[in-house]
Amino acid sequence: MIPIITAFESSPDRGRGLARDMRVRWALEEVGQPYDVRLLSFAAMKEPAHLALHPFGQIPTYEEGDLALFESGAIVLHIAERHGGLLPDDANARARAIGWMFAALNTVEPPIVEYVMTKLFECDKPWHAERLLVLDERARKTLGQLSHRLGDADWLDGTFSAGDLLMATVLLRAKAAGLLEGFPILSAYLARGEARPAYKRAFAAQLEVFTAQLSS
Ligand code: GTB
Repeated sequence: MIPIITAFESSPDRGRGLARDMRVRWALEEVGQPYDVRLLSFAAMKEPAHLALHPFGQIPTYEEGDLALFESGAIVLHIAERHGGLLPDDANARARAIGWMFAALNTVEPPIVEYVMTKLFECDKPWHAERLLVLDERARKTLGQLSHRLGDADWLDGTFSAGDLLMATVLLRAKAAGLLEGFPILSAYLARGEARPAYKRAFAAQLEVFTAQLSS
């Protein structure tokens, strides 16, 4: 059964792979699972048909037979559990890789997203500059800790896992916001992720949505 995911019909990132369908596409490409994509406008995301799949009216979602999932982390975990290649066989290593998935989404992503949202959408506020400085420091502190842990390793815990996949997509957003400057270890780590053939296929697929829209 070919799973169907949802993605932006018109992504505000203009094909830079920053929206959260990218991590799902990448996971599917890593495990060699073909997939279909249903593109949605912002309006369609808030309609009952999509709200039945996603209570918060967002992308991505994942449908496979009678299974419907939302939350990119849950979707990537599902893909990783159903296919080989994204989680180690050894039980302890597998638990640690899942721990890194949570670290990417619960510890590293929130300060980055908060920084980006404030930078983009709160520039009219009198406290903007001061607040941005606080959020910049907070995000960089977490990135520094991550960099320290990674050290000279290629991946977070041995071989590439779903933990690295999610962490790299989080770092993509940090890089786009200028937050990776001064973190050569993390920049090199992200570049290793981006060099993976599965990443390149996923990136090309989401970029194609943007270029097709430009030429229509
Ligand atoms: N926790 C959820 C998950 O991980 O799946 C969050 C899902 C989410 O934030 N979805 C966003 C969405 O549907 C798209 S990815 N937004 C529409 C809405 O809420 O109405 C977030 C995103 C959007 C745009 C950029 N960008 O332009 O750079 C980057 C990331």
